[in-house]
Amino acid sequence: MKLGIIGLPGSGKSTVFRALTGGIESSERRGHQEPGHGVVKVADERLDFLVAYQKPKKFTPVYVEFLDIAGISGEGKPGTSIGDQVLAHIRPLDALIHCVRFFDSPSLGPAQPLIDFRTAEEEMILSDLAMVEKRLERVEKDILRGKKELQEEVTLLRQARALLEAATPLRADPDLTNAERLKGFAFLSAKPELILLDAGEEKSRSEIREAMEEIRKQVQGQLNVCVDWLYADAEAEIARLDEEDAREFLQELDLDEGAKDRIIRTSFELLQLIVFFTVGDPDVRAWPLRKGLTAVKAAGTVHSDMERGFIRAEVFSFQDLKGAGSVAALHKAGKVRLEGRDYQVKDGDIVLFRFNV
Ligand SMILES: Nc1nc2c(ncn2[C@@H]2O[C@H](COP(=O)(O)OP(=O)(O)OP(=O)(O)O)[C@@H](O)[C@H]2O)c(=O)[nH]1
Ligand SMILES: [Mg+2]
Repeated sequence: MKLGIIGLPGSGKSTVFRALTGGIESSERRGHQEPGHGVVKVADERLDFLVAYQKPKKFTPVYVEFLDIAGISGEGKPGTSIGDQVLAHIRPLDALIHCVRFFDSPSLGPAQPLIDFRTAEEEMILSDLAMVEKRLERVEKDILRGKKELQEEVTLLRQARALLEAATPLRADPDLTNAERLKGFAFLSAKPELILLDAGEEKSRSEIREAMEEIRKQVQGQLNVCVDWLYADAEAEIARLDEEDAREFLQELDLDEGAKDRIIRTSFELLQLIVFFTVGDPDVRAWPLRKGLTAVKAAGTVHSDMERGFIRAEVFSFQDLKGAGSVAALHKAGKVRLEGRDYQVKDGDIVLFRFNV
């Protein structure tokens, strides 16, 4: 899973990046063109339990990749302020973390989260619009030259253009952007987005709630968007501390847990991901999977041979294992199921694939 932190210059992106990746210094901060890059293990008590139970030689959690991407300027000419280089970094992302400044800054002035949020959204919409128009121009010419098969694409592109011209991000119409002909465009405004307020510690919880509510109103009706917040400056510090000091610091801020785990959980929900486990020898492993996918697709994420040669899956739930205490007890209680290729894998399933190649 690849998440990119975007937002206006000085909005706190690199600070959020450090809060999420445990204090890694982003290379982007040191003046490189390449985005900062950090890989984070997803904490999961279920995996910890399985490792304690199975005592495998090796275990593998789910990893999340964070990128700290250069700012969307908001000051360039319309449609041109997101440079090609930045675009190239954003396109392959699974989701955006849109960082919005909610701290007062000596250089940028008082916080104005709603205005900043809109500015960056507009930039992304304009960037998509520029791409749609460029493509339309080409395809319309080709149609005049007799390439009638492009008509469907033109229709879809015109629908996209109408939305974008009305300043609506394309994520408002997932059927459109998931259409076979448009999928390849990787539109910015179609990407799932976690809007993240970077709040200064001087901001009270009620001020933060109010600002979040205002932004929520802006994205009402859009799928694949959610709004969250963090004290990024403080959390970037916390991410460098050992567990005990971190807990103390969090208590001082009146927080139950660090932002990192919550934001990862939220991102999973945003991307509609679940986690299933394989408990083999020598490896115990957690795997992310799109909600609703079937056993045969889950097999494919483990190994393409397993998908091709899929016979069946032996499945039990983590909760049942925890309750019963052992796999043997589960077998006795008849709680190990044999499932076929079309079984929809559930969050917390432990799966053994039977396959034949
Ligand atoms: N008071 C306060 N300052 C913050 C907070 N988060 C970030 N800052 C400060 O804001 C400034 C910009 O933060 P960065 O994280 O570098 O912002 P950025 O979006 O990466 O900036 P660019 O990469 O230059 O676009 C720095 O001086 C940070 O220390 C915060 O929560 N509170
Ligand atoms: Mg930065």
